[in-house]
Amino acid sequence: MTIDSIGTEPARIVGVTSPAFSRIEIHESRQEDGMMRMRALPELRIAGGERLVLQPGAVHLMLMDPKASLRLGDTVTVRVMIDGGESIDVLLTVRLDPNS
Ligand SMILES: [Cu+2]
Repeated sequence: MTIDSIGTEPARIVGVTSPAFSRIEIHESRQEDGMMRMRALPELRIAGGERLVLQPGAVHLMLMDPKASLRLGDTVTVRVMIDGGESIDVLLTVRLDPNS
């Protein structure tokens, strides 16, 4: 997922939900002592005019506890909540991790 912050003010993503998952966290992967570790971030901040790419091995969404089994090609809606009360619904397609 690619998120562009349009304008001059920073955009803050304060939460992500989906009817298809019980819980979604914002995670960051990074190397620590030679091991890849993930940590949860309370929010994402994107400076005005900047682009953030969410992807495996970097900042990503961790979709946990699916409410039904998903197959390749299925689509799920994810709601990205922005500071100030706005939200954006994004349609995601289930696919294999290209890095694995
Ligand atoms: Cu994760």
